[in-house]
Amino acid sequence: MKSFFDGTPKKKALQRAVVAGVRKKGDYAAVQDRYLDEIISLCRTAGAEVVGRFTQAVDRFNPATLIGSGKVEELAALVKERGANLVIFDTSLSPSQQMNLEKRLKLQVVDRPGIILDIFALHARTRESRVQVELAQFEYLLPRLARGWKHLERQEGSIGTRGPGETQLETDRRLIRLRISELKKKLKRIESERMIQRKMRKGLFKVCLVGYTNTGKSSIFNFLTGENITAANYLFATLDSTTRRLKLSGKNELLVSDTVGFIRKLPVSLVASFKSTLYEVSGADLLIHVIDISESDFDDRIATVNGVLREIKCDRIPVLHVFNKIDKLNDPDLFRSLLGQYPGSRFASAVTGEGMARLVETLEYYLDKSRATVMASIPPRDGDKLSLLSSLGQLIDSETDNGILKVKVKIPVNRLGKLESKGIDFIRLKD
Ligand SMILES: Nc1nc2c(ncn2[C@@H]2O[C@H](COP(=O)(O)OP(=O)(O)OP(=O)(O)O)[C@@H](O)[C@H]2O)c(=O)[nH]1
Ligand SMILES: [Mg+2]
Repeated sequence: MKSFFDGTPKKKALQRAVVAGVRKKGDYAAVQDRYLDEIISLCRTAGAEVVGRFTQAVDRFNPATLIGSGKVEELAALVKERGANLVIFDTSLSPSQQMNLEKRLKLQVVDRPGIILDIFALHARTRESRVQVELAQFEYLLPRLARGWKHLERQEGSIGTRGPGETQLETDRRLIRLRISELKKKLKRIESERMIQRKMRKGLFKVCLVGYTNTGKSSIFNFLTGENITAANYLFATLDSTTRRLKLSGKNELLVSDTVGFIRKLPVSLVASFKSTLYEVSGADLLIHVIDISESDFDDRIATVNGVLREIKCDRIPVLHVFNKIDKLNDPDLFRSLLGQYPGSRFASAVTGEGMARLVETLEYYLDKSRATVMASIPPRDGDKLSLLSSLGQLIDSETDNGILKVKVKIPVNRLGKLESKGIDFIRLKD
């Protein structure tokens, strides 16, 4: 079973790609250009050289080949002229569109989810992310294993093939289904390990960095925590979530997590299989939405991130917007207008450190707002109640009064109900 995918990127072949984008007539050409620029970054990250751009505006998408029949000929001519051996579409193709295009163009065609999956396969390092990527790859491949798919000789290690070896896959879809269900079980086990870790961290305020890919989430994480996780100028540098304690003033501390970035048209199956990584997001008390202010279309990217947050049902968690990379673009008018649009947002640079102290202060404010100070009374020798109390909140002070232990605790507001249900007497003090 292991033979389907060994998780290691194979020898990289030199690929010369033409990128292709299709829009409906009436949609902005400028928007399409930005999307194509993004797909070019994705190609470079995946190791392909981009040798041509191709666009079409259509009245309606051709169900067989997406672009019109005459345009397929034009695309074929461009491919020939540029000596390309790969075409990458900036959109999802149905399995049959992909197959028809490959037959007509006589070369490999990859769609947007395909290339994203490919990059994920290249960057997956830990057991968890490998299992997640493998699962997503199989789910992507399964509908593409129809009869007649074996129309191209594929070069091993090239884009779109970093994954299960095709000849084996074609032989038995049933085996793939089996593998999918095994992978799902594996993920369940990994998830339960995470649950245990999470239980141990109960009571601490959790902050999670989210945002479009390449906005500087890992850089901010490193700045805050003194860590040194990979921050790099390519898309999807981070696939695994990392959580660290962040010590603030006094005895205050919180947990901060870095996680995978989002992108437009993120394949749904990928979002689904990354559930356990994204669980870090759903367990957060506050999301820091990091935005790259130097990108001209950051508002569109904010909308994409909000869409993914909705999809993973995390859109009710409070959000702090942090506009990063202000060293690249210092525009006070823009800052003012953004503050109006996103009240309470912050401006920072993870490179120069500007705005970072203010960001930490803001986190402290959110932490404080989320907790109540209570005085709990623990009867003599009631160790269970005392340990419950310390697992739910942060002990500040204690004294004994006529044999009763009085403990001052800072506790998340949403955990006060737990104290009541466990029969712990307490009074809420002024915060
Ligand atoms: N000029 C400038 N560059 C920055 C800043 N923050 C991050 N970068 C750069 O932006 C690139 C991406 O940074 P990362 O921290 O890897 O971004 P990320 O959001 O974690 O990216 P993914 O994990 O790939 O989604 C790197 O080359 C960083 O050095 C900043 O404030 N200013
Ligand atoms: Mg990162």
